[in-house]
Amino acid sequence: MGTHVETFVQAIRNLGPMRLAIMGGVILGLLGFLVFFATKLSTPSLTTLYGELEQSDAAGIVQELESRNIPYELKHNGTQILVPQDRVMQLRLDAIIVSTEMDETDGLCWVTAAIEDDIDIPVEVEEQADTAPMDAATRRDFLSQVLTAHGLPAHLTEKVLRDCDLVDEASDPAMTLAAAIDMGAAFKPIDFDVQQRPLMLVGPPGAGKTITAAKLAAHARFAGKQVFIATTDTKRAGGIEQLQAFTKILEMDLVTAPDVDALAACKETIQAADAAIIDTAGVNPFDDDDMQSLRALAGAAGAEIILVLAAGADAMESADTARAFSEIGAERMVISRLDMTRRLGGILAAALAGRIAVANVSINPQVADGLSRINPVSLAQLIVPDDDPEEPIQKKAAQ
Ligand SMILES: Nc1nc2c(ncn2[C@@H]2O[C@H](COP(=O)(O)OP(=O)(O)OP(=O)(O)O)[C@@H](O)[C@H]2O)c(=O)[nH]1
Ligand SMILES: [Mg+2]
Repeated sequence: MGTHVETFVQAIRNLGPMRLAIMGGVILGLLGFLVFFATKLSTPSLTTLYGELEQSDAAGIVQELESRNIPYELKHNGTQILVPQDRVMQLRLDAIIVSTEMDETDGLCWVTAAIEDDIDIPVEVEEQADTAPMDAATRRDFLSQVLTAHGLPAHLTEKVLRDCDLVDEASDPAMTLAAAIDMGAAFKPIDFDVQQRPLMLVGPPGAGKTITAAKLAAHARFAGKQVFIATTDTKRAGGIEQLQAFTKILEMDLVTAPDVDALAACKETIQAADAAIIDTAGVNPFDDDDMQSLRALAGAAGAEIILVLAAGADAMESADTARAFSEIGAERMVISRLDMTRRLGGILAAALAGRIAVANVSINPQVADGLSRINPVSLAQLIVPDDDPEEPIQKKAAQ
């Protein structure tokens, strides 16, 4: 043993200082590479969640990320936020990130409901501690004007106002409306982690069913789920191709199931999938045959019927449509085209009188951007105007 050590030491000596230095360098280089590689493996690759943010919005988002224990990195003076690639889609879908900012000059508090850039409406609310709250009568009158301007019918406006009357007088109009919406409507977002039944997207022609199906499929796929996606819309020209264009990009097979039997034959495949989505052809909500054939399709697949309802339609029409779909078993709806809509009486009426819960909202036609969540507070913030409550609401709605 002793002789081995001596031979080794002698061999090292024979190498001379120059060779030893080179060998040392190589070993250090190798160690450095190993450390770099190990760090790379343990650090997920980051990608931009949001860029060009206001500092205050960035602070709100950072707070949200920290509370959820999500690693992040800030760039460009904190105005760009990067998060792990595999969390981006979910975070964007969840993005009702609320930031608040005090305006020193008028003591008001600006709340940003960041559903997405397009409808990132800053809502002015009174800072309760510093300013006198609106008295109940003024608040009632203000909200009455707001709801009427959004096209909510008189009887529903009256119902909402009665619920508002139950809310603490100190609450500002948006929060009061949020509380009333919470009393009259239900909100149940789609969550593939708990979703057992396949989702069958139904609705009037052009409502946004196919885009919603593609958004849901993309979301599930990005979350690493095994997705089953089918369409029963096989008769309309381009019905299959439209969805196929998305499923190809997502590297999924699109199943075509023209009738009840074809869909029933898919039951095993559906059960084996983590997420199952079925797109359907547009129907007339007031045509009994159309509606019964949808009910039969949903029954064959054991699916949950999800209504896709475009925002912006006449309020009573929207409520009637929602009710018609609730009669064939729909319990939730996705509201599409919220980005194209300024008067929200339609979706409010459907939520309040349609006997159907709001699942999610779609605020752009881009499949990769997915669906967003909405809740009573963010809906109320979209409804209540963001500037001087003294200004007649009709004037603003007409702009
Ligand atoms: N701006 C905007 N456009 C949307 C949204 N959702 C859907 N669209 C657009 O609305 C149009 C109709 O969407 P589809 O998904 O094809 O509607 P559909 O209900 O499947 O239509 P049919 O199958 O013909 O009944 C398309 O041009 C979509 O890009 C949205 O949230 N915002
Ligand atoms: Mg379609």
